Amino acid sequence: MHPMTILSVILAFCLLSCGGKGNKEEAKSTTPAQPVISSTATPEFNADSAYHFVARQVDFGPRVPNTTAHKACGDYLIAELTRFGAQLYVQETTLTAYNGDRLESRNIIGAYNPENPKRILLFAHWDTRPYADQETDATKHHTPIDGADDGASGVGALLEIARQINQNDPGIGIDIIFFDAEDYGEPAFARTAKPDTWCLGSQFWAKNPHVKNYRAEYGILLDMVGHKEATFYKEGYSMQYAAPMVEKIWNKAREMGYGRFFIQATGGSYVDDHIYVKQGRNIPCVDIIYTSTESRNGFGDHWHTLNDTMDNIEPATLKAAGQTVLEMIYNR
Ligand code: AHN
Ligand code: ZN
Repeated sequence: MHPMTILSVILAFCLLSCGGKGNKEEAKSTTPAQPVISSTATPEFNADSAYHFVARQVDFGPRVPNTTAHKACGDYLIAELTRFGAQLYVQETTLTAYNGDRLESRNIIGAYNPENPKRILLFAHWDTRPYADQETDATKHHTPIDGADDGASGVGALLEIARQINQNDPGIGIDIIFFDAEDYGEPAFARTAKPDTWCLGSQFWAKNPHVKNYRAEYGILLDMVGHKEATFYKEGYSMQYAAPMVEKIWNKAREMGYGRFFIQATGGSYVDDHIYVKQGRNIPCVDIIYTSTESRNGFGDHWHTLNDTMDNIEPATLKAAGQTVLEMIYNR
């Protein structure tokens, strides 16, 4: 609150309660006085805005490293974070995929209040999978996917969060990282069984953080947070390394009425960007990820298929994830 506003509130309070006649009722009131300075209200996450940020990414086409769509989308994300007042870091590097492919990659990082030692790290991957290898029809396995949910949704939610942070100083440091080359992991059809073939961008960042000795209190990964039928179970590794934060997030979500998405039960453990952030930087991380107990692969049925399109994305899901994260930032 602006100091002048606070002053006016105090002044108005005095005029109403301290001065004048006929105030006996108020004087007798047993209601305790409201604190004049309350904590900053959590801004309203605009789900339509987030949805728009998701659609804009999908419009480029599949964001597979070494393609023009990937390059153009990366430029777009840099421009958007810049527009939303973040201090930008772009880590440009060539990463090597499971099959020896050299991937021209960019981790795109926006920092708010960069001087504040108390920080929260928010992240998502922005690349999309080159293979629809969860399709039952094997002839489709080499077709890249739209990645509306798997990639664009997390980034879209974080862009809306960046837009809100730019308008409402949270009084804490926030870093938003869009990791590249998360989804170029070894497909089942390759059968090389190499370790650590997923999450190449976050693996690089964990070894080469954008600022020396980078620290954050904890991190939140948003992965597949836009599907209309999304369910977020408490992810196993998140429970192992960041259980108090998981509980805090899931409790807030329930209190805010998002219990339909945030399920009060532990789900599977998944290799995702959060495990490398934990391993490399020792930052406890929570993965908010659409997993399912009923699907064929543990994720949604659209996962790594040509059906991961905008048709399945709904603002209500983005809202549940995004508003909950904003609540973690502003009402901590
Ligand atoms: C694996 O498939 C090994 N992990 C899931 C991480 C992921 C891929 N998230 C989105 N796409
Ligand atoms: Zn994926």
